[in-house]
Amino acid sequence: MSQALVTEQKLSNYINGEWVNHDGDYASVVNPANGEHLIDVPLSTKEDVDQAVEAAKVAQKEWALEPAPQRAEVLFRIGAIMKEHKEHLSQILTMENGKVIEEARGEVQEGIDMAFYMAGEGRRLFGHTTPAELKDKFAMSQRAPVGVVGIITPWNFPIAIATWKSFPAIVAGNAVIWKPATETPMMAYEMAKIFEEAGLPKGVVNVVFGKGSQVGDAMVEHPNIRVISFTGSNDTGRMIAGKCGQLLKKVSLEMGGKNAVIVMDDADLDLAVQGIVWSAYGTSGQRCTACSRVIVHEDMKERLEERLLAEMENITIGDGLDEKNKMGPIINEDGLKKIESYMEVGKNEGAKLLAGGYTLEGGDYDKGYYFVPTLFTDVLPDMRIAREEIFGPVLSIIPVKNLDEAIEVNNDVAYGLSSSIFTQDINKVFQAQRDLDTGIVYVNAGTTGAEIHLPFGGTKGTGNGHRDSGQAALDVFTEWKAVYVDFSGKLQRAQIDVE
Ligand code: UN1
Repeated sequence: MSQALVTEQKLSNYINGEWVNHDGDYASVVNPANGEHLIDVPLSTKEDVDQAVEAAKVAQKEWALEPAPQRAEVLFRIGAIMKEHKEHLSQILTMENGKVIEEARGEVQEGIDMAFYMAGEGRRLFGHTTPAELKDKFAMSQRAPVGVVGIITPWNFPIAIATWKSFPAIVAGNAVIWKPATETPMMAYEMAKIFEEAGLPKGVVNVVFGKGSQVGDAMVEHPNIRVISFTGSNDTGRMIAGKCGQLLKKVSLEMGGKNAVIVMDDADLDLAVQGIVWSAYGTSGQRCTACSRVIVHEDMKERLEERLLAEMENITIGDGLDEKNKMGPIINEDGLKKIESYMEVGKNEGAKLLAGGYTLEGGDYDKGYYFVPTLFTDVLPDMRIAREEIFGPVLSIIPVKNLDEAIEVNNDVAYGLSSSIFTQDINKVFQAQRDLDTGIVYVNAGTTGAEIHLPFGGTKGTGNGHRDSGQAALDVFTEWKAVYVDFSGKLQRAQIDVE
């Protein structure tokens, strides 16, 4: 059943509205649930990027001249087509990424929401009018497109994150070069087909498949790509930032988290357990927003552990296409090895393994990459398992004495994406939302589940001050232009001729 969804043997780049056959190396795309080969993905080169940028430059000039509400019309159509194909997209997403089908549907929905939300921006894209300091003079500031922009997207949310970046770029009048992750290229192929069907003019979005070391580098270094928006690992993000800094290129980075749920002694325990399990083990912990630390009031610790262990029993693991499964595989062998290596790290540091800690073996599990939900307790804030992003279903419990200590522990890591607090005390709620040093704060909910019309991103090692999605995303893909119109008919010198 699953294979029937894959209709091509080899993917092609999508450049200037054409499917361009790649005449070089390919990589195999594998279903992480069962090891089946799905399709081949081109490993493109600098020349392919050059070709895409040439097309994008020409297309962008025309596209920017279209009235924004007309550009938005295309986005409305893209949203409608995505909605029509939601199930098809979700199934392919599960096949190439591994996340369970229910979550795949959720991710596709996130993309649909983003299309309609950003389409609405086509009738806003607000600027400002501002009083001028001289008589008979008019002043305003407006958003202008940047030009050709580059987006580099990860495998863990291959469709949602691509929409967070490409849709604001499109509605603002830019053209896009998109490098999707090589693990999940089929989502990009499906999206390109949707762009075509929706009537997006050729060259406005171009998809170039390949590796960061080739395609990504070529994009970062290309003089005509004026913005790079990247979501992925911290190491890669820092490298990109370094290069972009040197080239004075605008760069927007989102690079993960070490997100914590704080459970106070007055928390609704049932709710907290549900929130933690969903945020820690959903998507097999492979979200930037995944909860990997629980900072718990010492009086609540034992009860929480008991309840968590019981709830974890209900997590059925297997192929995400099977509706009964709650947790799918890890993306690939490297991801799995990294998670496995942290088991030793945790034990050697003196943390107590309460549950899990191993890769599932035997039967169908041998064909994929399955790691069981894992729980460490008595974790100290300075242990590596409490500080480093593991990107898997591994949770550490850190006991604390009070809210001040909880906030301090939450903030004392290199990342600052998402955090959460479970409490029924309104005073604690307001203190926490002010003092938690993360870009996203939840109250009485887990650390995952950001909505697309709010800014997504974080502080410290999570990023560099920019945000994906929400209106804030427009700041990445536009320049502010200040315009002065002097209708006095005479030379008026600002700052000098002021009476
Ligand atoms: C990510 O893991 O990079 O807030 C994105 C969430 C989802 C998006 C996660 N809406 O968990």
